[in-house]
Amino acid sequence: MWIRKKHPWDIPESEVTDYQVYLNRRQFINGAAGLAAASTIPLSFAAKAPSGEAYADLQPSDFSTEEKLTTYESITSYNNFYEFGTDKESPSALAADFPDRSKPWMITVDGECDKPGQYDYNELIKTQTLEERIYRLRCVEGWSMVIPWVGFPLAEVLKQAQPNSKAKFVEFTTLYDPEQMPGQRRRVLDWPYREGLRMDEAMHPLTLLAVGLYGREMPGQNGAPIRLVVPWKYGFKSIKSIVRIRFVEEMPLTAWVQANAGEYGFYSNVNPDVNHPRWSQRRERRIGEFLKRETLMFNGYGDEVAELYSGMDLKRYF
Ligand SMILES: Nc1nc2c(c(=O)[nH]1)N[C@H]1C(S)=C(S)[C@@H](COP(=O)(O)O)O[C@H]1N2
Ligand SMILES: [Mo]
Repeated sequence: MWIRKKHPWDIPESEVTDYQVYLNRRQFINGAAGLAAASTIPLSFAAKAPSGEAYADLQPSDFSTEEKLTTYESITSYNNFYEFGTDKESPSALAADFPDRSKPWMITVDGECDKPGQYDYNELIKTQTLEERIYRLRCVEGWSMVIPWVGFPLAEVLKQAQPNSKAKFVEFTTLYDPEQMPGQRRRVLDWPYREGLRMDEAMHPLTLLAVGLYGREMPGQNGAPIRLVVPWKYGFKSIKSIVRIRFVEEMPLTAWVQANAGEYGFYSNVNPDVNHPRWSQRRERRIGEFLKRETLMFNGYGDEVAELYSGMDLKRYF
C-alpha cells in the first residue's frame, strides 16, 4: 500500500540517498560490510564491463574537461530516473534492457517551425557526426560526476527544423509508457517528464543530445536511447529518453516547476550563491571523492555561457 505523502515532491528529500549511505549499502549487499565500516578504506566495486555497442570514430571536443572521469560503475549505478523509481539503485536494476532496441524509437520535432518532422532514432544518428564530450554533471541534490558522453549538438537538429520567429523556447518530453516505465505507475511527478530551454540556451554549442557514454550506446538507466545534456544547469534539466522536441512561444511548464516552483526554477543554472530552500548549494560531493569541493558558478562553464544571462538577476530567475 502506498502511504500518501503531503506533496509528491516530498519524496526527493526523504529518498535522496547520500552517496556514503549508498556505498555502504552496496558494500553490504556485496558481502563486504566489515570493510565498509572502516570508511577510510577505499571502496572498490567489482569491475563491471561496459555494455552496449561501441561507437567508431568519435571526434574529440575542445569543450571536454580533463578532470578525472567518474567510473563507469558509478555513472551507471547511481542514477536519478524517476520513471524507474525514486531511489538511486532502481534505474540500473529496472532499466538495463530499456528500451527494446529491436523496435523503432521515434522523435517528433514540431511546434513553431517550418520543417516539422518525425525522426527514427537509428536514422537520425547516422546523419550526425558523433563527438566525445567530457562534461561535469552537477545534481541539484549536491553531488557531481565527470561523464564522457557521446553525442552531437542539439542545434544540429533544431536548425534542420527551421524554427520561425515565434519560437522563443524549446520543450522536451520523455516517453510516457507505464508498461515499460514502472515508476510512472505512481504519480510522483505529473508524467511525462517535461523540460525546457530558452531558444539561445538550446542553440548553444555546449548543449548536447547524448546517445552514449564511455564510447558506447546509452545505458537504459542513463536515458537511452537519446537524452539532453546541459552541463551548466542542474542535472534535472538534462531530460532523458526524449520522444518530442517542440518549439514554443511561451516558457514551457516543466515537470519540476509544476511540482514545486518555489524549489525548482525554469533556469536552474548551477549557482553556489542561490541555495535550494532546504539545503546549501555551496559545495558538492564529486562521486568517488571523500571531501566535498566548492561548487562553481555555471558549473565551471561561465566563460561559455555567462553572457546568455547578462543583465538578469539570477536570484530571481533561479
Ligand atoms: N526523464 C527523466 N530525466 C531525468 C531525470 C528523471 O527522473 N527523468 N532525472 C534528472 C536528474 S535529477 C539528474 S541528476 C540526471 C541524472 O542523469 P544520470 O543518471 O545519467 O547521471 O538526469 C535527469 N534527467
Ligand atoms: Mo539531479
